[in-house]
Formats: sequence, C-alpha cells, structure tokens
Amino acid sequence: MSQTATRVGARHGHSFDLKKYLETRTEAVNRALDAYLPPASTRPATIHKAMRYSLFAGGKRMRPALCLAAAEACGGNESAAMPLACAVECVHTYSLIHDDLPAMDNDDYRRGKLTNHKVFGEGIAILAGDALLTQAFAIAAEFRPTPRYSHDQIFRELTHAGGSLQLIAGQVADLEGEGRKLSASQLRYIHERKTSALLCCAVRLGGMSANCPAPQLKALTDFGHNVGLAFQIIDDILDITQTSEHLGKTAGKDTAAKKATYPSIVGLEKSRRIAKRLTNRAFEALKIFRGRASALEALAIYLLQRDR
Ligand code: GRG
Repeated sequence: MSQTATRVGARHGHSFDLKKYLETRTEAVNRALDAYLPPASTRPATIHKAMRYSLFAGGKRMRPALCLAAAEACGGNESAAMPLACAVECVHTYSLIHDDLPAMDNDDYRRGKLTNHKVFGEGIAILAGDALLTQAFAIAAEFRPTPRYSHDQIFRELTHAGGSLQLIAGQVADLEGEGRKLSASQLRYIHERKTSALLCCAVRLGGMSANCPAPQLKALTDFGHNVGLAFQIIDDILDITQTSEHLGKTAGKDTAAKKATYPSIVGLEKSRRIAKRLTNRAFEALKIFRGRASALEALAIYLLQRDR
C-alpha cells in the first residue's frame, strides 16, 4: 500500500487507519471464504484446489471491504454483511479466471501468480470459474433477510450486476471493441458494466445487510458508480505506468491489444483529472451519512491513489 494511502480520511478532522482496516477486514473475509468453500481435499479435489488457488491468490479484497464499509456507514455490522461480501468476491474471482483464458485476454499472470488455466489447464479453469459463480449464490443464501430486504432482492442484485446486462455486457463490448476506435461514451458504457456494476453491487449489498432506508441505498449507488468508474480509469493508467512485476499481472496489455482506454483517448493527465472528479462525486454522495462513512471515504481515496 502506498505511503499516502495508509492514513487517510482527514475530511472530518480525524485520520483513518486504512492499513489496519484493510488488514483486519481481509483476515475476516479470508476466514469466512475458507469456511464457505469446500476443503481442498473434497472430491473431486482438482476443482476445489483450483477454486481456492485463485480465490486465495492475494487479491486486494476491495469489493468485500467496500461491502463491509457500506454496512458500517448504515449502522450495520460485519457478520450480517459477510456472506454478501464473500459472494461478491467469488463472482469477481470467477470473472478474472474466465477473463484470463486464452479465448479472452490470454494472460499468464494474475495476482502475482500463474493464472488458473496455466496451473490447472483450460477445462478445469473454466469449471473453477463456473463453480465459484455458483458458490457465490450458495454463500449469498446465508444472508439473513432484514425487514426491508428479502433473499429475492439480494439475488436480483447479484444476478443483475453479474449478468448479461452488466458484467457480461461489458465484457462483450470489450471483446468486440478490441482493435477498434471507440468514443469516450462507448468506453464509459464498457467501464460502467465491466467494472462499476460489481463495485456498486458490493456497496449496495452492504447497505442492504444493514437494512438501509432508500435514500441511503441511493447514496451508496451513486458512490459505487463513481468509485467504480474511477477505479477502471486508474486501472488503465496503471497498465501503462507500472511494471508487470509490480502489478502481479501483465502490464501494457491494453496498448498491445490496441484496446481503447481513457489514457489512449484523452491522455494520462486528463485521465487522472477525470478519476479525481469521479472520486469527488463519490464523496458528495456520502454526505448523507454525516461522518459515519469514514471507511468508505478512505477506500475511495486509496482506490484513486493506489499504485497496483
Ligand atoms: C469473463 C464475465 C467475464 C468478465 C470479465 C473482470 C473482467 C470482466 C475483466 C478483467 C479485466 C478488467 C480490467 C476488469 C475490470 C475490473 C478490474 C479492474 C478487475 C481487477 O480488479 P482488482 O484490481 O483485482 O480489484 P484483485 O486481483 O486485486 O482482486
């Protein structure tokens, strides 16, 4: 974690120890994921090893952290939000395994390790992604409904964000856009679906676990949408400015694949300004929480300033 991002959140006159926050939340999420998944030795062991290989490969756990922080902002607690935080991380990890396949981005490294198909072969990697996606719904079913939010609503959130109107739509547009000149609005269409939808889903689910009223859910939606867009712009910037070793995945792939990105359309400096503007909009959305959203604020700053 970069030095600037370890203590943030001075907006309310106090600093927030994000490093500690992320350490404790990551440990709790890892423990919960470990308990939710079949042990690696469960027959057929290959698939359970493959699922666990990518899930515990050292991801930043940003979506679970955002989910838990959103629950806190709405006065909820970690244990109520945990199944939803873990479900989103399983959907995210499945999407990374499939994105890395030769038929898609054809990547050899992810999270600093060989990609799933490089270790287990393409067939098992496809199945590990499928199994993680399915497991996400089994984990989400552990959520205890609140007066405002039923299981139906929780499943609709996940299926919408991960389905053919959002995550998959973004990936389709991304695949079809390769090598083509895209406008800024076409690029935004991709970012909103490929990246922002699942981040937004994570914070909304956190709010729902805390039985948040509609205005708070709307605020979390605005926050997640803007942070998600900023997150992808920063991801595109890092693809150009950082090394593969530092990122733990192949850098420079966007340029090599002639992929349209914000830096390629508007340049690095303007891309940074846009990411900052989006983060400021995300802060605006948090006003409704009257200082109770320090963790969300700190995460938004970290995501803007991150270097991996
Ligand atoms: C295959 C259905 C399907 C979708 C793939 C995830 C994805 C969509 C593509 C991967 C490439 C990419 C740029 C995705 C946008 C979201 C993103 C930046 C993912 C990486 O998230 P991080 O940085 O990863 O949070 P870690 O490994 O830290 O969890």
